[in-house]
Amino acid sequence: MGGTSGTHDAALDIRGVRVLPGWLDADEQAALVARLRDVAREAPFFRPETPRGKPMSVRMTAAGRYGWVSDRRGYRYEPRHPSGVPWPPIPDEVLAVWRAVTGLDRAPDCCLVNWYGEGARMGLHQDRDEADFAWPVVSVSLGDAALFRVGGTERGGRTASVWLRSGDVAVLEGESRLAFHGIDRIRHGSSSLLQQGGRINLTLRVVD
Ligand code: MD6
Ligand code: FE
Repeated sequence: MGGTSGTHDAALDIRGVRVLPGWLDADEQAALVARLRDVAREAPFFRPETPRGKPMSVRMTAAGRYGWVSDRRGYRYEPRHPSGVPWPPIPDEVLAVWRAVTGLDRAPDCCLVNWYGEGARMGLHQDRDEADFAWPVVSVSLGDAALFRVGGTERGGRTASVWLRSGDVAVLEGESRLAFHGIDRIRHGSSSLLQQGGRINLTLRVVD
């Protein structure tokens, strides 16, 4: 997985975020999508609301001990899908990416699955609902390319942007662990990986 073939493009440093372009080859990407279909069968995609009651443009589901949810009660991790079923286990292929890029023995507790259809975006935010920010957050991009913006740890500072393409992996670690980041737009139709089109982003986190 992302290493068995030997060669990789050089890693990029985008304001402390480690971006690994083309980490997954086409076959690895297709295998991941197949496993994510299994996840979505057990834990269907849903559209979360912000705490203020505004529907988010991204559809979500999750795998692992915890899933991240948002509704009028706030943002939080929950051990169950809104339907009441436990989240399915994180697929082995996803865990292998985490191990390869972090070198950690500790597995992530949550694999959040975000699906961006046409027009979906993700406002600038920090990932800070976890107990210990010493653990990195790993993200895997599948499908259409996305313009990823990264700033510093204060809202309103200077930002830098990079296109994340299918198979790219990004790691928020060290100084960038609490960086503001978001997705400004998706280049719709730029990839044929997903039958329904759009983009899937996985984010892997240690929660507690
Ligand atoms: C996305 N990513 O790529 C949104 N969070 O669709 C995130 O919010 C994110 O890429 C934490 C770490 C890496 C990320
Ligand atoms: Fe995030």
